[in-house]
Amino acid sequence: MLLVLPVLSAQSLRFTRKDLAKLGGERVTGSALLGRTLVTWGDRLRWLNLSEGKGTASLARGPFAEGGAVLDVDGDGRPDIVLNDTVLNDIVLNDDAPGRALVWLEAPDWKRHAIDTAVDTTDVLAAQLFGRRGILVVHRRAQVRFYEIPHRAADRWPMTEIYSFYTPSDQGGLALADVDGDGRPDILCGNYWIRSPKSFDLPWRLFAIELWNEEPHSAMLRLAWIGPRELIAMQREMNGARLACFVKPADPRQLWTAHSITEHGTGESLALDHPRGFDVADFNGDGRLDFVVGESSGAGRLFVFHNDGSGRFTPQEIATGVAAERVHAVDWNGVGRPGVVTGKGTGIITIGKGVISLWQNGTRRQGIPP
Ligand SMILES: [Ca+2]
Ligand SMILES: [Ca+2]
Ligand SMILES: [Ca+2]
Repeated sequence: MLLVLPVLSAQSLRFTRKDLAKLGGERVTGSALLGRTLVTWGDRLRWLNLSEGKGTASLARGPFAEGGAVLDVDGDGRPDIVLNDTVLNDIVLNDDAPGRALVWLEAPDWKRHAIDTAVDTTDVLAAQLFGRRGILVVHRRAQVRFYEIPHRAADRWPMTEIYSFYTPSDQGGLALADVDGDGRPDILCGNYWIRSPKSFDLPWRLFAIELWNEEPHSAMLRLAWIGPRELIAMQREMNGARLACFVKPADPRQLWTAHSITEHGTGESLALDHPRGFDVADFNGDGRLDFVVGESSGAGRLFVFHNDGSGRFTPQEIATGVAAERVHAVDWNGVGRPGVVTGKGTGIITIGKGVISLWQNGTRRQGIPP
């Protein structure tokens, strides 16, 4: 895993940039990709048809915080959206419910329904636990909660506390993976994985993956389980952000082995400045998952990290001055399945400096994926 090759042989990709939409002074805090439709939120909710380059500003005004998720809440076949509203807006709330409201907006008119009040989250993930559909939320960067969709979708959602962290560091980033292989999805959040119990009403158990806790934001991460034993973790709210591949040990309750991606064996290191943008895809079609990173500060660089299959990830700088707050891998040829983008035609969407751009991968596929 730690073999350092003197010459990096990663295939270089070529991307061409096309600006799709200007945002003006509008602030975007979060986004999601639904096929060829990009959903953004911040000052307001906005939909952009990537194929036509046409945007629709919804009537739903925020401001909305970073955390959000797209899922069909009421099961009518149309994707709805869960957001963390920073003001109470037009929904009727109890007098004792100050602060932010977790709401879902019902397609197609985006009528708001309260999920819960006094919620503060930058991480929301659609999840199904024990057959129950709902969302995972990291409340106040310290508590993992599960909200279950109620029988009557307009009701408040029952909440289950999964785990509360009593650490000085904030914890951020959410992912689901069956870490211990018992068939039940476990939760990855910040420095930890949280083991699913045998039934919904039993307690979840916490195990540390790593101990990134030197600063308050050390464990505000982007996480991606690229499997079968590998987890990518990146600090998203720091300069000189760490980026590493963690390999699950035989006993996953022990600390995991870290392989730094930003520290090279040659002594060089790549100092990423607030890399908030992150997404996973197979950009060169070799069957191995690569990932894209966008710095929101500093030089505002956009990188693709190539997975060479032996635990090494080699960065390729695609551009500078992008300053992406958000990045998404997009399957431009429509051949991938949702969540994992594969092969030829894969592009990147960036949102930064008031512009939404598409970076089209013009590289011819080399080799034959398995
Ligand atoms: Ca729906
Ligand atoms: Ca499990
Ligand atoms: Ca690849």
